[in-house]
Amino acid sequence: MLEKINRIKEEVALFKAATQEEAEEFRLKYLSRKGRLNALFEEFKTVAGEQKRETGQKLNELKIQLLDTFERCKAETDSGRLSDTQARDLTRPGDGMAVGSRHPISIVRNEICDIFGRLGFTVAEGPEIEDDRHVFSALNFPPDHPARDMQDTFFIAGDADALLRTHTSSVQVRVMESVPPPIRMIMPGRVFRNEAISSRSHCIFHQVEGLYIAEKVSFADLKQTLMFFAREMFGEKTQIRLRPSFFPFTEPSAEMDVSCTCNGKGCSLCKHTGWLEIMGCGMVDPNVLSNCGIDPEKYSGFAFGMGIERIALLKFETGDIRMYFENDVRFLRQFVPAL
Ligand code: 2NL
Repeated sequence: MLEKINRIKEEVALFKAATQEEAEEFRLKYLSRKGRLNALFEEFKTVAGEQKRETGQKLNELKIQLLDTFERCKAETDSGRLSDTQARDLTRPGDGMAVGSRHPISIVRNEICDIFGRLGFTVAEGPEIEDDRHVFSALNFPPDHPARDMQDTFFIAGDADALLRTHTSSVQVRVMESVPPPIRMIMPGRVFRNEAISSRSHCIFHQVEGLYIAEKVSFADLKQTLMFFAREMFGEKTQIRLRPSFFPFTEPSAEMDVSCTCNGKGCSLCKHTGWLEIMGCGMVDPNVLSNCGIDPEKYSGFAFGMGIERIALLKFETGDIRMYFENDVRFLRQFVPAL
């Protein structure tokens, strides 16, 4: 019996398992109910009295050796675990760390904030759940404006005056109510509209709006500021064009287009027009200034607003707005900055 024990001890002394399966085979062969160890314990019952002490001791040593060997094999073949020799190799290159990356919406938002920051604009934020005054009435929306409709805006059930902001202009209203001009700020944030989700629109999206209020601010200041922005964002050769438009809160109002990178040749991005619409803008309506406690006789200002998703779609040339909300890592991984 002692001889059998010693043979097994030698047999397993140098045992190594290359795979989890081999470690399991080892367990079945030696440690399972029908394995070699149990068979020896059965045989032990027949050992004569004077040999019981020594044999029992050796048998226990073997049991410990087998259990240790199995634990070692399992650990070494566990995925990601290193064998002793690998762990001791000090010249081995370090394991790479999985580093996350910024969401493309954050990349674009930060770039917009950065560009306006260089012109002295600071960033302001405000609540996503708002009231009618900050989203609509202070901004000169007439009582029957369609945006106030359930079809367009999410209202909070059970509260007569709580809704999800449809633009970040509500933050500008809060700023104008609380600090005197000059005001030079941009407001990035999430906004909500009751719209069907498609490749081009979503019920949640991100906006950056800007506001500049001081004495004698003119439309020329607006044009120059937005031209600076366009060239920083899309390249120094970028041209801009302003088309007359309408918003309840600005007068006059305009849409701004930037020249497409196809150089007027026409491509699918600009739908063969050579121009890409990127934002709305205008001079703050005097009614809005007085609604917010600012004297329109003394101060004037301009404001603008753009959708971050739209800028991201143009910048990264990705065709579907839904990708920005799905958090599919195959999409997000493509925005890891080059090292
Ligand atoms: C668009 C157009 C715009 C503004 C936003 C604004 C805010 C205040 C007063 C006046 Cl408090 N105007 N914001 C002005 C013009 C256009 O956004 O198409 N956004 C995606």
